[in-house]
Amino acid sequence: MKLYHHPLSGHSHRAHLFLSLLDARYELVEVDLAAGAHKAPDFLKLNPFGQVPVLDDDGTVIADSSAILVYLSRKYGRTDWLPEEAVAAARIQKWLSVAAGEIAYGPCAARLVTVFGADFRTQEVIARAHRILALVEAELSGRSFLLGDKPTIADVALYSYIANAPEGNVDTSAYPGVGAWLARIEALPGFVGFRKTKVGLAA
Ligand SMILES: N[C@@H](CCC(=O)N[C@@H](CS)C(=O)NCC(=O)O)C(=O)O
Repeated sequence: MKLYHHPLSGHSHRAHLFLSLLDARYELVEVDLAAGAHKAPDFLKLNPFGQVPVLDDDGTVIADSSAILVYLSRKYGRTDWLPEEAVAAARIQKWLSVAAGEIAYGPCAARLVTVFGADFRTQEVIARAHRILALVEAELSGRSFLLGDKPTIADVALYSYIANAPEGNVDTSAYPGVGAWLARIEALPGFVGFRKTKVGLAA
């Protein structure tokens, strides 16, 4: 399997982290975003959206980080990471939506400002990051992972941008439950970190 990624992309990191947690065989292919390689014709054939990550599993091409997490869970029959039971599956889907919504427009966007110079309203995206961090903190009260005692792809989907949120000037010190949850994920066998950048509060 090939994972087209960029080392500073949290969306890519979700897919990379899950491949590693599954102990799957994969090859990383770095896409040079700065040079516009993600908008080149060859890459657009893989993903017309012109975004990383993209997984190529022997010709089966899956774009989008959430789609990759679902695909890998099902491919390897890992119902521990993505249960089939209706309520658990729906709860996980909710967190995948949060990853594509509140996380993308909160801590991810705040970090895009400092790491890539993106033109977002800084105070607005930082405030959005704090709203979702407070919700995650409350959700984790009395449990180890988002759905209970065991990690699922919901945790993988939220990990990367929350772990690197300080890079976007998002102070995570008021969320001890979130900090403990990050450490639990980092202690999982096969964990691979998301590259740090010395910007924002992480400078
Ligand atoms: N919904 C996509 C979003 C992926 C995404 O936003 N990727 C960024 C890098 S973190 C990207 O490729 N941006 C380039 C662009 O949109 O032109 C996913 O979950 O994978």
